[in-house]
Amino acid sequence: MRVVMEQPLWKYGSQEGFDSFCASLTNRTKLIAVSHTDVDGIGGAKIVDAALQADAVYLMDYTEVNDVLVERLRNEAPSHIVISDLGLKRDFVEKLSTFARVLVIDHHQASEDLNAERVAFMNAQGFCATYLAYFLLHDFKDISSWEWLVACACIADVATNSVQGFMVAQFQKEGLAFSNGVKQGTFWELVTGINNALIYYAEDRMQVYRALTSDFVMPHSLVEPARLIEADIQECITRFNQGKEEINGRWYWEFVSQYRVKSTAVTMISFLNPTRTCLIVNIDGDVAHVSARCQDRHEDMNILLKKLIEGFPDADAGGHIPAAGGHFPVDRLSEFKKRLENV
Ligand SMILES: [Mn+2]
Repeated sequence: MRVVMEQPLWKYGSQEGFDSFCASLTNRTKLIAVSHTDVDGIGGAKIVDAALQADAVYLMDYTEVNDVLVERLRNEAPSHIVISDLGLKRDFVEKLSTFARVLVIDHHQASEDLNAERVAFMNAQGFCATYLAYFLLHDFKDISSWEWLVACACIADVATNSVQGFMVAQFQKEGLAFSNGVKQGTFWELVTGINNALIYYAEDRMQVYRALTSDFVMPHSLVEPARLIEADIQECITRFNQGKEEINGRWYWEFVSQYRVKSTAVTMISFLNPTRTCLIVNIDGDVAHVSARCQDRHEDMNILLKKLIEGFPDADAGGHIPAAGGHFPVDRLSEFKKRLENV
């Protein structure tokens, strides 16, 4: 059955650039898929892998998108690299393009066009990366058994508004009714379950990647890890509510935790408090990881975080208006908080 798909409005990239990348694929292609570490990230990698048969898959955090990764990829000697759900710098993509053809499929706000002779950069806003990958690649072969994961990524990234027809069709396929903002039922349980399993296996995310099949069900081996993380998230929310500071009208809290639950926890907190800007900092050794949320979009989290870390060494931040993340050296934390008072 052919599914209804809403057409993305590409901010950067063109069908010609994408087609040219695809035309260069042969049976001698060595293709590596690189993607982010959340539900949209793993979804993008699965779609690329299912459509184009990746020889290797890398699920990477932003702190890992650096020259070390460039060298790891170079050593694998791929002919093609497909990167999804990661907002990238020109410098990084240029380095990769010296030894492979590169396709980037992303939905983060990009400040510049990365398209070049050996780089196809497909960027659209308002869609998750998994949907964009599926939109581009679903004609290659029938990978429709993965559509439920595409729908999960749309839900996870709060990007269902622009793909209503697609969502309704996916829910119908499972005998369910789609209502916007759905936060219950089988799709939602899969979104939270996969998200939590990825947090549990942060040191070995391929465990989650390999466990996920195209069956519309939470893999048995991931159920208990996901439940443990869910308990950690609930505890984090309780501690946030007890320990948060109000700084310049925003809510701020910093903590240390074994698992990376901050971004899920602050997303849940922000949906309960949509008019409040919420920031949560997780201190991990000498790195501070920050997540910022503002669900009513009265301020731009992408811009706010970039201002807060401006000029810090080994620091980066980016994302979207309602949600952004970043990292910086922990010894800059007091400066970070001082700036938060004044920005
Ligand atoms: Mn995403």
